[in-house]
Amino acid sequence: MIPVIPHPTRTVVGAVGALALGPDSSVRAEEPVLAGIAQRFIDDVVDDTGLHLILGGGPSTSSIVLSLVASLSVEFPPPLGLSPDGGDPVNESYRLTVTATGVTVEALVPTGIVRGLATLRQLISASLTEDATALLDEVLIDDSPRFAWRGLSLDVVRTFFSTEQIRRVLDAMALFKMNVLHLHLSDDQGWRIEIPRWPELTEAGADGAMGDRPGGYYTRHEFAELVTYAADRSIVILPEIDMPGHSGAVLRAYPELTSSMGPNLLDPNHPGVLEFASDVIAALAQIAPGPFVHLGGDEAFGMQPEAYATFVDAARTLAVAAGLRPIFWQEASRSSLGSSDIIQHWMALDPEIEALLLSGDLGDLAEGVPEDLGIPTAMLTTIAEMFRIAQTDVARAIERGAKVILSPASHLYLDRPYAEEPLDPTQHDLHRRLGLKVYPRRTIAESFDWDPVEALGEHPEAIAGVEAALWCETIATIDELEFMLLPRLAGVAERAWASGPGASWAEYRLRLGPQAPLWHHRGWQFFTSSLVDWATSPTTEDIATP
Ligand code: TNX
Repeated sequence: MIPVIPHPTRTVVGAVGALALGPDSSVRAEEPVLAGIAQRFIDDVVDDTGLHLILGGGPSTSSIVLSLVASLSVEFPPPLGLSPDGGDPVNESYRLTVTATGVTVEALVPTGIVRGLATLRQLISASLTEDATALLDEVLIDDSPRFAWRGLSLDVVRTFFSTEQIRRVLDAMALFKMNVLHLHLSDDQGWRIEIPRWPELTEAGADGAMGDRPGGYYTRHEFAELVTYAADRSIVILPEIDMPGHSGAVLRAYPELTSSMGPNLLDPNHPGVLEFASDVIAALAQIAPGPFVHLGGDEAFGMQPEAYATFVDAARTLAVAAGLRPIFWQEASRSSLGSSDIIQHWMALDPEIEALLLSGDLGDLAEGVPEDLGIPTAMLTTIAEMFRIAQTDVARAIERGAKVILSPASHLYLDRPYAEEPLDPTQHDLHRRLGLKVYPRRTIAESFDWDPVEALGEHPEAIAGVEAALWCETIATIDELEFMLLPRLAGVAERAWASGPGASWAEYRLRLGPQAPLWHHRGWQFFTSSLVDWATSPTTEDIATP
């Protein structure tokens, strides 16, 4: 067992404690293009452990050498699914070698080096000794991802998170080799991105959030900075504007777009709505780093199916005309979906809840909905109807040759309350409060019990990628966000990256415990699940949580 998440494809372990890395150890980039990556690695190791490595060093004196190679000795099949940057999947494979004389990280392209260094960071943290040196075991690792798209969708509307806070999320994603941060930038409660020609969106529209939480938005400059920060970690940012439902903030900013359909729906037949959508899509084309944009399409409650399909078809046409590949939530499979389309599957609930919703007996479910969520009982009937109709969405999409991003709420929604108790008694309040109570509590072991390929049955070729989602109705601060993100995010990354038969919980939990010292050292809040033996590093006691 090597204490790395996601588990590398092949590992051969040798002598224990073969290589010591201390403050005089250096990191050398063989190619100039790797210099930035080497420096970020050094900065990361300081933040992870407190160990200061040195940049540079001669060919014979450097402890860690990064180099691009023309070929790797182990060739892996290309990953499943779509590449987030739109091209053929980037080859993220790497070879990491630790011997008594040093560490080498080799890859075909810089992204492979970035992934290999994420592995090395975990090895260093797990082997830290009392005097802040790392005592690494000999190991040969050959690794490559199972899926090309390994995402996290984050709701920055119900709670607005600053770019500094988003960078913390990107840091956690990078550690687990995730590569797509999907930002949910608009919803009923707020609008979070500057759009030229529609200034009220970020005046009136950005004001609110859930309840009395403060609003906010990203300027295009701030968004571009986030894109760069993410790209430095080989992560792509995917912007989402949610239409035609969840459009309350748009209508607050531009009441003239309101129609008889309702207070949060955009009517495609309303003069002005498609012009609005067109401008928004043009703005997204400018800020999105890749060809993909997400145009929402979920939960258009109260909209006639024809109007809904008209809107989605129009949005798709506008996006394609702008040179983009649109992604929609799964409901969009009820439009003129074609083989170049991508939908995101989310409507998979726990079997007992689905059975309840489909049976029509909503009394029990209504009991579980907290009043502060403001879901009236009448709404549950609508939700049940949505789930009934949703049963055929994915099959229809696959039949038409479309691709599917897997985000089943049953296992990949991170806003689900934790079932088991926290070991840290100061977390009882967070444990009780956080997560949507409409979802039954689940242990992190239950959440981990999932396989992407099994999820799509006979059609693994239809999988575009794997994406967790964190919705923030119950989450008001960055601490609360991190508490819901960790440790489940690591489990999603494991399923999305690791090949082979799939780790068992019993084995995986042994790799999870050793992650804690790094998380502590970074000041990341995490749920101290009582199902895991969390390691304490020799230095943990001295480190104050910021
Ligand atoms: C459903 S998932 C929603 C979100 C909520 C989420 C809560 C999806 C496409 N729509 O608006 O925040 O459930 O888990």
